[in-house]
Amino acid sequence: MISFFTPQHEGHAPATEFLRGERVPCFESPARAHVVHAELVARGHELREPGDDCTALLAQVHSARYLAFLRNAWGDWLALDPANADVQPFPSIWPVRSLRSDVEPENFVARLGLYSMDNGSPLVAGTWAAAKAGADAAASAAEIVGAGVRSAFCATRPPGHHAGADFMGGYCFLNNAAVAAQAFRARGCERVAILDVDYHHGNGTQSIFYERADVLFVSLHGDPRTEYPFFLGHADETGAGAGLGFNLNLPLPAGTGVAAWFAALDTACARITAHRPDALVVSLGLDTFAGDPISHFHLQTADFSRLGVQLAGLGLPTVFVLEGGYASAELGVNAVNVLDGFERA
Ligand code: SP5
Ligand code: ZN
Repeated sequence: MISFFTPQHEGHAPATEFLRGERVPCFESPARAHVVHAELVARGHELREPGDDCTALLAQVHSARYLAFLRNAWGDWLALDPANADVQPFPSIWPVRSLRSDVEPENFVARLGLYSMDNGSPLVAGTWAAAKAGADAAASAAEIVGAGVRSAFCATRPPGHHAGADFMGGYCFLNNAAVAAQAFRARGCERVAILDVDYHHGNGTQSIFYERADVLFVSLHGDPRTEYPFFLGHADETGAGAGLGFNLNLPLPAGTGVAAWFAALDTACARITAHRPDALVVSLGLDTFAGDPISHFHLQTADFSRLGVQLAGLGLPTVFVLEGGYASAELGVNAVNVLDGFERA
């Protein structure tokens, strides 16, 4: 499968994140892209560099002030103190209910809180360039698939599905799946479907399309009653306004087995088929793997081939976008199993 990859991801290499009050090495690391890249090469997939102009699409997916903040964030942080070059900024205050988010504060850490859903998405010098290159890949993938190539894969990081119109979170900064969906719309697809199979609910993607009927969002994920991102992803979220009926969440309890997961996938696929989309975007998280260090489903390596076969059965032009998956040793094999299953089917 034609796969988009760029070494720009290496610039996004934060050292630590918070886990239960402690600082631990980041789960979302450059090693993830390295193993996926190595497996793509080993199995003979064609690698391409993304183009470099997703700017117009980004403006349709994210707010102007959030994009401006993210683009300038590292420079603003250094302007406070050159010694900040070796310090990871983290938010410490958020505009929750009853606080105002319409007025952007001047204070950097306050702005970081305004544009963050958690303190788990560390920002470093190369974050903007890496995230932008990932969004470029999403646009490039949709471009070639829209032009008639059956499928394409974005082997990029950081991931994107937790990033909303005006916030980062969950290791995500720019919503690559949303960019791909918007790119399909821009080149004339009337209806698009996004299927999110990451362990975590794609709250950002859902919220971006929640009031739209043209982009169906369907997600299988750990039940937010116990799993990140906790505050979105329930079954009663079915869309709003013109988008009512165009959002389907299939939350599954932590510990759900393989048979129940594939049964939910059947339900997801049936809803996608009923939408009659012109194109499909798959938010491909591999953190449903049994060996994932932060997730609690039980898929085995062979199950990812089965996932690819089942997705091919939808018969749709398809863009795959890499999301989560933190068992680095197996991540490459699991991801490429999906792609090979899809192509073999
Ligand atoms: C893209 C993606 O997969 N983002 C996930 C972000 C999750 N961040 C919060 C991690 C919370 C880890 N909980 C640890 C439970 C270990 N048993
Ligand atoms: Zn995830």
